[in-house]
Amino acid sequence: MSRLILSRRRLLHSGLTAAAALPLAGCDSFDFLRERSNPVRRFLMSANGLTYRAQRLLQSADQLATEFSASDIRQGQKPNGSVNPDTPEYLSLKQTNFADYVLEVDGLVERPMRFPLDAIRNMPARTQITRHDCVEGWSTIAKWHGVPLKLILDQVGIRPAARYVMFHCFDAPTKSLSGLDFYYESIDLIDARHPQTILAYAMNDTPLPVAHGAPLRVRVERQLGYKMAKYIRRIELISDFSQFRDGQGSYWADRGYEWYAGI
Ligand SMILES: Nc1nc2c(c(=O)[nH]1)N[C@H]1C(S)=C(S)[C@@H](COP(=O)(O)O)O[C@H]1N2
Ligand SMILES: [Mo]
Repeated sequence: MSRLILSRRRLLHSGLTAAAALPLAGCDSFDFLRERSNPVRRFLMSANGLTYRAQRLLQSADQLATEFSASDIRQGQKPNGSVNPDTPEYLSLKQTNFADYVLEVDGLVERPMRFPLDAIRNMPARTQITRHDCVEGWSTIAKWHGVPLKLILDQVGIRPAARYVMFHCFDAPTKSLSGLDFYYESIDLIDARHPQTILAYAMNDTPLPVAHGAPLRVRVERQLGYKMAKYIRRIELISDFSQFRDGQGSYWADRGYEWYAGI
């Protein structure tokens, strides 16, 4: 019942049909949405804020997304978005199979820290078989294995002013006048501390392939696929994302998608 009431698409359909189709189409032809004063954008943002508040009110913080069994994994995970980043930093890490990879965690934390991949692999891990829903309309079930983000956050210590976790990625899906547009995403601390939110380094019992975000990608199981940043370079605790890039908190939110993509 609450899933129906909360459906993003329903909220949008009840308002503006043309705009409702937009998050499904999602492409560069919607560049006008990057203008902050655009009325369609303002409408989408208010609908998004409503969904976010309703979902946070009605869903308990730790409510789990459905987990499946191994027999439900029927096809491979579909690679989507960036599948083979070609930025120099990424290429050089890939050459040595990510042996020199270090995750940086900083921002509004008590102790900024750097985590080599081995250190991450030696932390307590969680395994989960979950469904990935892309905004484009497809979904796949896969097994993910990695360290709960909460354990990393507990080590660095979140300062009271922090409200969001920002993921900075190695890949730049597009270029603009200001240079490479690196992928980035952010989630609130409720999702960041959620038991199923993991930094995954394995998928379907193999090391995470490059196409799926090697060496480290996040799983945010109660939201759509684009929230699940692949190729994570750095995690930054922040109080507000309006100062980042176009101000909407994520690569796709800057392009008209909703920042909160709850499902
Ligand atoms: N860094 C980065 N993360 C990303 C993307 C991307 O292009 N770059 N695409 C997103 C989208 S739209 C989806 S559906 C999923 C795809 O993950 P997969 O390739 O493992 O299926 O990654 C998300 N995370
Ligand atoms: Mo997606």
